[in-house]
Amino acid sequence: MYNIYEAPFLRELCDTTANMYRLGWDERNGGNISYRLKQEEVAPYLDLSRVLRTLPLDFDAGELAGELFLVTGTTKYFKNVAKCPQNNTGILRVAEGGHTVEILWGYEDGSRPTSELPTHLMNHIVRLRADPDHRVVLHCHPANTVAMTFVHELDDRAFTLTLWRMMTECLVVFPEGVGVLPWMVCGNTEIGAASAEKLRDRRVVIWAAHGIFGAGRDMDEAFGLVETVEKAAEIYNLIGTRPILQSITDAELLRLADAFHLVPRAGYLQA
Ligand code: 2HA
Ligand code: ZN
Repeated sequence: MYNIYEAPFLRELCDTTANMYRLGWDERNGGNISYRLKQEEVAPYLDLSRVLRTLPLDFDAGELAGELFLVTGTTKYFKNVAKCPQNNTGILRVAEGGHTVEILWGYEDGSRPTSELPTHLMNHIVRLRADPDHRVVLHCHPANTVAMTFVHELDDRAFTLTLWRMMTECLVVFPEGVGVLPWMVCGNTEIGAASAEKLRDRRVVIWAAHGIFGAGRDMDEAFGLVETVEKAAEIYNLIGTRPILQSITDAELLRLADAFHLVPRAGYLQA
């Protein structure tokens, strides 16, 4: 067996959590990440037949049976992940039947996966239906995006259009738009199901007065989505209540989509 502390997937999670902490997106124990791992990339580092513990799931994750995930731990601080990944993260497998997860590595101080595990797994289910190469779900609390949910209407289309108009890159990075949920209690299957509904045909969902989820084929894609939304929200907040003298028009956004061979979400822009 190779040393798991040198595994590229674990190094990547450590780098990402440290980076997110430094950006101020993950105060205290805020935020969580789940990274779908391929059996062949984990097998050199871990005996996949050795189950350390099993934990119940209160929904049916049967579609993910046999899938492996590297998941940050509940109550754990992103700032501490890199120096002690074995206590702050773990590797789990969704068991046959989809009502339990098997812990294969990590959570060594007796801890457990993130309280947002239902949302993560439900999001993985819908994203995998949309894209078999999907791998990462990432959640955090970036201040500008959260601030925007207090002063902007929480309609998917209106919110998306404002973000698209703040910065040219936005339409290019998320042509399918973002989903927005009103405030809800977090850490349960209800918010998980509501998030998954939004992510069926999008890769970003924003939780009002809480934070954001990004999904992608790799860490860079999920991170890049969050980073781009947060930058656009920052611009929105910098503008504040000052009158906007010029912006990007719908016709210009359509020209942009055309130039990059992208299809903006149907019905959002007026020709
Ligand atoms: O505590 O971010 O949503 C981690 C969270 C909960
Ligand atoms: Zn959160």
